[in-house]
Amino acid sequence: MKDIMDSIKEKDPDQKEFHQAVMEVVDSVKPVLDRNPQYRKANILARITEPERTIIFRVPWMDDRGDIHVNRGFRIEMNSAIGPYKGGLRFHPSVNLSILKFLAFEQMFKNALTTLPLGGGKGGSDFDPKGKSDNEVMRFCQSFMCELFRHVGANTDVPAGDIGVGAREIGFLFGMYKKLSNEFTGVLTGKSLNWGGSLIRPEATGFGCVYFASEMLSTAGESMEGKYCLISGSGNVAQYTAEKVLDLGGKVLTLSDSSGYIYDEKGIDRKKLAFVKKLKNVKRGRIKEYADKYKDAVYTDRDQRVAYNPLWDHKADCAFPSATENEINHIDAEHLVKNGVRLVCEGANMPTTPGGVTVFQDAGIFYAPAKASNAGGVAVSGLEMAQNSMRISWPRKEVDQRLQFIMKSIHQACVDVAEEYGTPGNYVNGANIAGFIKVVDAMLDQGLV
Ligand code: NDP
Ligand code: 2IT
Repeated sequence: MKDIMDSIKEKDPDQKEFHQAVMEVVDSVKPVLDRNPQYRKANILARITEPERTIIFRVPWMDDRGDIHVNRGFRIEMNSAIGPYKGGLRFHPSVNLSILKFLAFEQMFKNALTTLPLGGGKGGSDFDPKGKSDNEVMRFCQSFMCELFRHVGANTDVPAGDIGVGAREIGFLFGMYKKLSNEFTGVLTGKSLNWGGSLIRPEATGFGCVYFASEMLSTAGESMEGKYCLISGSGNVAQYTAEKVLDLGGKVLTLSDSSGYIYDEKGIDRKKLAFVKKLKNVKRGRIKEYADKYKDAVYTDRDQRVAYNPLWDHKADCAFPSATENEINHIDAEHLVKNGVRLVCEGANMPTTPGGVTVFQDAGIFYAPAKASNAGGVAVSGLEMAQNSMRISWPRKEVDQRLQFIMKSIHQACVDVAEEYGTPGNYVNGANIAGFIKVVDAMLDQGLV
């Protein structure tokens, strides 16, 4: 185990986020390797931590003034043992190989947990869509797809959205793919409804996350009814997490963006949430404007010099981090526990640092790792692929029921596997081991490729 971590760190010393994601899985699966000598013999850890293919490319584009820019494009094709590579595209200035490799690595196990035939991948660019016009975003997406199209396909690699990539970007990417390939196929998910998208895909990650939280609470005979919730982010995942919390009778106190957060002691109700959706999805404004409109809310700027995020320092029952990686460190985790939070359910990918995870586990609260709790998004992407293959579209209720069933199955798998390996209630071990076994067994079946 130590050898594999040493070798990964030696090969790519700067890829800290990737090391972090691998370390957590390696820790969880040690007893699995002890029980199954065939995995060590097959050197499975070395194989599973090396992407099958890494594509890096130049993305030149022209802004509205006629100036030319160059960004870097990436696609990590991590693992195709159980299906075509599948995972989102992230457009954000922080994007680099370490971040995309951690995301692709997590995605491989998450996709295995969904019960659907999906391999793992992730991609994106260090392009920042913030402040760009629709035309600039379109030209960027077209240039990005001019290279990516030769690597993806409905049966090969099926990208989707992630941070900075939503319905608008998926539309521009799809248009260029269709033109270059002369094919109308389900090569991307998160498409708009009138040209191949699935009902419930926009809602799926947030809804799925709250379904997962409800499953955890139900093991203690409780529900979301009356629960006070802290949510970070105000993008796709945060918005639909808030919506489902409201559906199930909970109260939403916070939302944020990278500039700061709002705390609304009266609660963010449906009307206020509709304002946030318009503010973020149409106007592309800042969350600060919420406090300009609703005077009960307090806005606090994010001060990067402070070692903790005050958003997590409020009295509440549940926390749904839904912005980005490592947004809850051990100090934030201590604040949450001190404030009475009994459930943390991750909407974002790897939002809790290893120190934060230890705090939650020592406190014995419900803690759901992202690869289990946010799998609803990619699960409905899998359902979108199924509908595209059949050239039909299922009604909203049917997709939502399938999503609920999948989240319930993932929850049950985590509970059962954690128990089988002697760590009952440890959803981290449950998710890592269940995902790992499914992927590596498929790899062994398919020989040394
Ligand atoms: P969006 O782009 O819709 O929203 C992202 C939100 O997070 C925005 O409010 C953004 O603020 C904030 N944010 C982004 N980066 C940072 C940062 N470095 N610090 C503070 N805030 C930040 O993305 P999504 O909602 O789709 O994604 C949110 C998280 O959920 C990500 O971790 C993503 O990987 C994960 N996820 C997404 C899925 C999906 O289906 N979309 C599925 C599963 C997981 P600002 O506007 O200021 O940048
Ligand atoms: O992290 C994720 O699971 C996503 N961004 C969604 C991926 C997908 O293919 O729908």
